Amino acid sequence: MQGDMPSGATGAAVTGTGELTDAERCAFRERGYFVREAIFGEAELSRLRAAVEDIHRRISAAASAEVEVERVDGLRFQDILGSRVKWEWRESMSGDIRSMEPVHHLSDTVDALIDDARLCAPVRDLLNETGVSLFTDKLNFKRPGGAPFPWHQDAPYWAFGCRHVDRLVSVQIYLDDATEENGCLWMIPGSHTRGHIPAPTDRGDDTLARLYTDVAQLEDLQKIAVVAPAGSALFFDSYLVHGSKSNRSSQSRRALVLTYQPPELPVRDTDTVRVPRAGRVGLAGLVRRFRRLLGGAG
Ligand SMILES: O=C(O)CCC(=O)C(=O)O
Repeated sequence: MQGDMPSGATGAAVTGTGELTDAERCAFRERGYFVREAIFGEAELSRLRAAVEDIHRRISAAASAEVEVERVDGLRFQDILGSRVKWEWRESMSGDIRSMEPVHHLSDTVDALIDDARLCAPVRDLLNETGVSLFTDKLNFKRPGGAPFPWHQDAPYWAFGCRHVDRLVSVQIYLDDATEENGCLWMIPGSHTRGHIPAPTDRGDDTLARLYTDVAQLEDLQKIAVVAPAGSALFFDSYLVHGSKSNRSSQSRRALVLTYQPPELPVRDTDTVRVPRAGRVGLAGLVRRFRRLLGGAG
């Protein structure tokens, strides 16, 4: 990871379960993020963990030499079961999956989470909209020994195919306690107000280095470790500079990241809008509608 990270700071934790509080609105505007601590209880966490491990198992089982491997710099990517899979870049762990995007089509539990009011209601308020839609979702795994993730902003990753990157809000749901030891996220509060920050110049011709951030340009800002218990949700701006260190613990650090946008916009790199579950008409509903049209019983 580039730049020094002081230790011991816990970030701007704000607890709550409903719509946005004034403190959260202010933290998001000024710092670019806030945390709602432990909003998911043990029973919900167990369900979510089982769901993500099932996704991981199915994707791992489908990964084979026949699926084309794309290499960018030292990183390996594969498209498996409709998900872009990024493999761990630390050489000794190259058989481990680091991230999968998207995954909601592979799990009802994850799909339902997207409509959870504890996540949507604050985002709707942040965007000043009457509703929200899904832009993308990602499952991050950092197994013991997993490598650091360089400082970056998410907006430049999305800018190629999206004209409203300033209208995207991400929510990271912590499936495990996030600690400094297991490689929690680090944030640079206030960096989101500086627009796109140029890439470091010391990484040669690496393609992906263009998407990283030269934190030397932010020396006036503090670096904060966002330590939080499992079940917490971190809401953050698409321009907020963040990164992580390696996982030095003996446990995995898993997280789901949901990125929302204003309502009725298509999911990243598709023409399809994800309709909230409550608005979906299932097969039974279609049959009922058809029978009503024919004048039969509803
Ligand atoms: O979980 C991490 O270590 C960092 C992941 C991250 O920042 C990202 O996926 O954009």
